[in-house]
Amino acid sequence: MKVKGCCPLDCQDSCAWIAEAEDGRVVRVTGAKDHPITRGVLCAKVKDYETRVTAPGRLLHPLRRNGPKGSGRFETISWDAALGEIADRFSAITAEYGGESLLPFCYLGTQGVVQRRSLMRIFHALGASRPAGGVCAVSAVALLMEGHPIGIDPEEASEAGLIILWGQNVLTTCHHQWHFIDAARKKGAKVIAIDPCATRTARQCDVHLAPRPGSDAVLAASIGRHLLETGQADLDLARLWVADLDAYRAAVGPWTFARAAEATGLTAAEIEALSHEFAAARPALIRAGIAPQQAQNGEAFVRGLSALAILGGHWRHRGGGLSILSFPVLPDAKAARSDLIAGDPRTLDIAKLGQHLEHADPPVKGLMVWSANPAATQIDAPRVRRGLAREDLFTVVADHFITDTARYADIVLPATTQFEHFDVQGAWGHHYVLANIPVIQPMGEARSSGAIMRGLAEKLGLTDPAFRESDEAIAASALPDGWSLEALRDEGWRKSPAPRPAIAELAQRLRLSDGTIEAPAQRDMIQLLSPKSHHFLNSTFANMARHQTAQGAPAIMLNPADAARLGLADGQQVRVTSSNGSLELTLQVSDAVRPGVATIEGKWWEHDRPDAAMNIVTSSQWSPAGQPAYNEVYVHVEALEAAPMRIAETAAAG
Ligand SMILES: Nc1nc2c(c(=O)[nH]1)N[C@H]1C(S)=C(S)[C@@H](COP(=O)(O)OP(=O)(O)OC[C@H]3O[C@@H](n4cnc5c(=O)[nH]c(N)nc54)[C@H](O)[C@@H]3O)O[C@H]1N2
Ligand SMILES: Nc1nc2c(c(=O)[nH]1)N[C@H]1C(S)=C(S)[C@@H](COP(=O)(O)OP(=O)(O)OC[C@H]3O[C@@H](n4cnc5c(=O)[nH]c(N)nc54)[C@H](O)[C@@H]3O)O[C@H]1N2
Ligand SMILES: [Mo]
Repeated sequence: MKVKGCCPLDCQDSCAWIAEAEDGRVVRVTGAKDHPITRGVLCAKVKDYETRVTAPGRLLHPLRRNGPKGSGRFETISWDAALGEIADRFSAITAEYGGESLLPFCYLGTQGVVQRRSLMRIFHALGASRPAGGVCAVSAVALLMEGHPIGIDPEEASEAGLIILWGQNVLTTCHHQWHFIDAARKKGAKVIAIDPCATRTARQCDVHLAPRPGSDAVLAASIGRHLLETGQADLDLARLWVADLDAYRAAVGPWTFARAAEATGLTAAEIEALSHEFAAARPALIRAGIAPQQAQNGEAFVRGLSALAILGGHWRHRGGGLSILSFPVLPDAKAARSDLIAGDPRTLDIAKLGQHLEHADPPVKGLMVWSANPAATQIDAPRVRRGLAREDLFTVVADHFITDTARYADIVLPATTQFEHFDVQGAWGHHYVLANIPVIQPMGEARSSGAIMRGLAEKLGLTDPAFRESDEAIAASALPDGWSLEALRDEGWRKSPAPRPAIAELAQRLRLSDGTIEAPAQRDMIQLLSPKSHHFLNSTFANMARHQTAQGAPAIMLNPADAARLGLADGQQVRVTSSNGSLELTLQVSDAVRPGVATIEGKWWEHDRPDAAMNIVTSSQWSPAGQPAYNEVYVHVEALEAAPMRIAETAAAG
């Protein structure tokens, strides 16, 4: 049997796939040939997604903790017992501390509307704290909320005359987008990468500029200054769209090519050449990634780029502009049924889970996590784990495996995978809405979020018809007006394009400036970045044998000049210490990272690889809009042999 489905994972490409089952087992999954983005190819992570269904450790039954928190000791229980206990505990917590003492926590582990949104109906009815914010692209979303256009239809990219990949590793994180970049190139477009690392993408570009991390706002300011100074800025468009051109002019004023060169580590000639190309291109497209936002000045990065796309006049032309997030029009939040909200509960920023577990008032006493692994992926993860270890916290986790987070749960619920449930989803890198049809029955006793919601509602005595809706009805409730679920099911996907911004006067004009544009501080320490790994998706797949082998042993990459200065050699074991914690990994010496910068790829699980779990060394810092500053990590790197233990061993051996 072959059915149409889609990849649910958190990625720009949201592929359409064909899943194939024989005798109740998924035997193959392949990219849909006729989907305009997928074009028949799945990525290195997902091409054998069927192996995840039966992988060792796959959760098949509800579990109850029977050891200390975090010990990972569980016993199998029935669904009836699991749901009964959750209902009793949630009810008791609500009675004693109020509904706000419950916190639902869900992120983009799956993008499916049913898997993500349906459980929110329960929490809304209980008056639970409302989760707000996010951990990814928060800066871009903040600018979007101000009205800045930050997405184009990627299929238009083939019409661009210049494409700047500004902190985006397309060939690793969203390789289907490369098709449109390549199409533009075949028509004569130049492709420029701006990335402190010579990624597999940067190496394929015509030009690679490697600035210091966090200096992008300065680089953008220097280009903006050039546009204004040389009379090449599109002042007609600025008159229609911009509120503060004078303030912007003042803010970029100091950033001559020479000064920007000093701040960014590029040469003045490189910045000048980039500025000329950007001004001349008809049009230029800036595709910007997520990592440059993961800093305390995340919004300054996005604002600086938006200013360039506008003042360069690039929004006037198809294929031009700024693209960070591209969504289809899909009102998927409707499926969460905010009309069920009891009272006016507080909102809690989900990027600060550790802080909330520590000192929210009223306290968080009941937590449910699904579609996320915050104990591995939140900034300052040890703080999150300390919170999860609280004896007075009742935690429920629904997932496919005992993740770092599930390890701390009181009750673990087995979730279905995309092969086992129905769902509908949007995307954040293109304009298609996709449907997913199950190809096998749920494995073991696994249940979809919709089924968990219905079961829990019954135990809680919630009677609104919203709690009896089928997964299909929940999905249908999120579709745009006039769409039929049946038609979408049959078609597999449908384009729901967001229009290009009109070149007309904006009611709410845009702010291009937010005060002075500052260069990142010069430091003696190494700045540690954690770019996306080719074979994991955040922490998803970090437990899969094939993916681990493909990814290779955890390593920290350092430039030869830094390694020489620190007296370190390729292949050596090193200790990496930040203000927050330390890791021990293999050193890889490579000029693929610029001097002063190190990288660790892969969000390894703390339980499996306490020596390499990146968020042990990140610390609690955010941008003004709340973007976790995952990249503001400054470390010492030293040879592990110098550690006291090893010296003692060597002495004993000698
Ligand atoms: N294979 C794979 N694909 C993924 C994911 C994954 O984990 N693995 N994750 C998915 C998710 S959740 C996301 S958000 C996207 C992210 O997709 P991308 O935005 O492409 O990925 P990032 O690793 O966040 O950052 C891209 C590049 O920015 C560079 N960079 C870091 N700091 C700076 C800076 O200050 N300035 C500049 N100019 N560049 C900088 C990094 O070296 C990196 O090469 O990918 C999605 N796709
Ligand atoms: N240091 C550092 N930390 C980072 C980043 C970084 O660059 N550096 N990147 C950040 C970014 S951009 C992001 S987006 C976040 C991602 O952080 P998370 O959202 O925590 O992402 P994942 O680690 O992929 O975990 C997703 C979980 O969802 C589960 N899941 C998948 N499908 C389903 C389903 O259908 N039902 C249920 N119940 N569960 C499901 C998966 O098994 C997995 O355990 O991490 C952030 N953390
Ligand atoms: Mo992300």
